[in-house]
Amino acid sequence: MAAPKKSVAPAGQATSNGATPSSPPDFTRDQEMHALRDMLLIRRFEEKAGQLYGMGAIGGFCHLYIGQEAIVVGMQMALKDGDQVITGYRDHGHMLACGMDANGVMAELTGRKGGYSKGKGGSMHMFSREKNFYGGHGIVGAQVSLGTGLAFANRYRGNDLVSLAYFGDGASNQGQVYESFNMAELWKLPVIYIIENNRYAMGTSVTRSSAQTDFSKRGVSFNIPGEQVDGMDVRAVKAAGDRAVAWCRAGKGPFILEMQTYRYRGHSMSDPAKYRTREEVDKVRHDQDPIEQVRNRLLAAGVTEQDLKAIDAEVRDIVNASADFAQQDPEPDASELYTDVYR
Ligand SMILES: Cc1ncc(C[n+]2csc(CCOP(=O)(O)OP(=O)(O)O)c2C)c(N)n1
Ligand SMILES: [Mg+2]
Repeated sequence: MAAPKKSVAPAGQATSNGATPSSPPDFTRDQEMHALRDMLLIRRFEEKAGQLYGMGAIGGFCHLYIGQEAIVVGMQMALKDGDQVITGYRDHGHMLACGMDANGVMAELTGRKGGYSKGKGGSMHMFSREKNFYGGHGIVGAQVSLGTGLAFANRYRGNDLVSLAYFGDGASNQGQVYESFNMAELWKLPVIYIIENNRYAMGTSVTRSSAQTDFSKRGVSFNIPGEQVDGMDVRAVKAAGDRAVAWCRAGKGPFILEMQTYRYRGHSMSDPAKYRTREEVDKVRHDQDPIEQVRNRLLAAGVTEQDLKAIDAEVRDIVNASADFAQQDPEPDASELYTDVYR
């Protein structure tokens, strides 16, 4: 199968398949403003979740998405209504990008009645049929098979919808990923596999755990095309998303996008952070931050600080309201212990 092999790498970095890095097409001002607002919403939401966790208002697991915001926001801009999203446990950003309500997500984190899973699922287990978000999965790699299943259902029903299965560099080494790849290509399923390569799986760096660190090539033996994408540049993500979506909607089968990104915070809330240096984190934050990139472009294009502050204020209001709601909303009734469970 002839694949449209066009690789894009972060500025100044050669792609591992030798393609020349190119700059992505510009966004319109509306697209820049939209991307900025949605990425800021995720960033501020995650910062607040981190604070609430520190205060003891959130229990259990909590994996923050800070640093990776451009991926879900850019990909969402390439989708149409009805396309489905599924991911792992680092999932709050995906939910917000899908349009799920910040109150419902935050209240789920605090284990309250108004949470998306009635306060019984927590950070890793939230869903919204309405917004086509299928979780939220704690088993590393499980969402890859489930996302392939979503694509199978679309194919079976004869619609033109596409499903997005997000997973990490660590998850990419799971066996079920390759069983899914095989079936997806064999049956030409409309699924985009988005590998969020944030360089670490818990405390293990990609170079210590992966024989093939160019994740865009992970589908080669199944004939699935792939691209490496600068996952810190929302424009590059959207452009790659457009190409992958077009491929899938045309009935050509699955597509792999390796998003080169970075997580600023620890793996989860307790992370000794001994596996990388402070300088490494600071360098990415300083040189590549996805939100700063958009802010700087907007300012250079004549948007005022005042306009940007208005977006900031709107986002802060949403996040603060969600934190208030999540702390005031009652816990689920004791009778809920026996609903929605297998026994
Ligand atoms: C099947 C399975 N094995 C191991 C774990 C423990 N575990 C949770 S997250 C994780 C690392 C995954 O890293 P990656 O896929 O790179 O995603 P990231 O956390 O970087 O987003 C591991 C090993 C698990 N939850 N499920
Ligand atoms: Mg990772």
